Amino acid sequence: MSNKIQALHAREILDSRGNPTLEVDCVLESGHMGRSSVPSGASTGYHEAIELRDQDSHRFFGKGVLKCISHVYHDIFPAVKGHKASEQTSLDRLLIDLDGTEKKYRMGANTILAVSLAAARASAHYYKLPLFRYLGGSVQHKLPFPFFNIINGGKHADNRLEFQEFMISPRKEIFGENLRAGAEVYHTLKKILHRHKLSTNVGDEGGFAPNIQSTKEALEFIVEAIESAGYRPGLDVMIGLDVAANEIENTDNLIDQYVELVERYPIIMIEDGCKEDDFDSWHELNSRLGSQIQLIGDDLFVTNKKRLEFGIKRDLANGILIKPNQVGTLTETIETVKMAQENGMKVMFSHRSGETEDTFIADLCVALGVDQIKSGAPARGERIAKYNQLLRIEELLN
Ligand code: 2PG
Ligand code: MG
Repeated sequence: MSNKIQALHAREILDSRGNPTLEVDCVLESGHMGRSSVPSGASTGYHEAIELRDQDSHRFFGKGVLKCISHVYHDIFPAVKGHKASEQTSLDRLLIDLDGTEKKYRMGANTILAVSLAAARASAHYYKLPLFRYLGGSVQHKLPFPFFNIINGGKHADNRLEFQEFMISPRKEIFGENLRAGAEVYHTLKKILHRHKLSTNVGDEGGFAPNIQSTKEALEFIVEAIESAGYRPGLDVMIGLDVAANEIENTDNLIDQYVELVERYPIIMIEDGCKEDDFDSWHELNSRLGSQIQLIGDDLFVTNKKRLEFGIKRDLANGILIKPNQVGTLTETIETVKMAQENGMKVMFSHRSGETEDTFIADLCVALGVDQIKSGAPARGERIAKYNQLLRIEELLN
């Protein structure tokens, strides 16, 4: 029996914030089925492809995805029926052309991505291959270094911390050991916050959201937690920040602040240190800190090849964050990753703050041999799902 697409089923499910999102099943003539569900961001970049929502206030306060479901059945299925699921590039090209707009306004990047990834997964099942092998072939695979978001601020929490994410990145060779270190530091941090009578409630990505105000206070707590858990800050465990500068009103003097923070703390990565279209500041930041640490563009590049190409020409950053739903198909995601890798940039895969239990990004980042992944804290099912999948892949590789 062939691997041609026989049916698509689409449904509305809930994401980790309790908002509706789209799930698609792709069924092949052989009977094999692949399923994919789409995450959703809160601090989304202006240049991201469009996430289609119903705007009908009677259901889910206008956030439903019934329109997406209708596009899957009425527009996409008639076009892809009988298409081989293994021919991903032409399948994705078909989906892109069917929408016909630069940012996937008509069908929604969420709709298109769910179909694109579900087809890939169905095809992996057809060939009886683990997803990472199906996507990446039989080359020598390596596991990415994880970045665990252990303190949440910005738009992801109800506290007054300006920066959105304070992450730790353990640097052992074995992923399982890095996951363990992440969990140990996370639990130690919880005890420390508790001792300081600070809340240990968590934000959207599973990190703690204590009612503290300053970046330095957060970093001091993290350094203390790393040490108390028995690790050496700057040697065993490093620190990363997602400033999410788009969400910050006053960004004057931010670059000076970063230079000072990098001198004082073992920070190896700053994501979205400047606003998405403030290219002069990005260039300045990259000239001042680019030789010392990773400067990763999230809202700056939005996983978009054209934005990345521009950024490379203008020397805006030395790394890129990859979120498939920022662009809308598997093929475009892979093209952007390859362009970054060919240009010597660091690549970090990423979850969204509203997530599902789908673990596609874990397999994809191993398939593409990327350097790093962030999927939130080492806590909460939808975050852990990705880390646990990486554990399974590591076991398979050994
Ligand atoms: C980010 C992401 C994920 P969101 O800014 O990097 O952490 O957040 O999904 O809200 O855009
Ligand atoms: Mg970000």
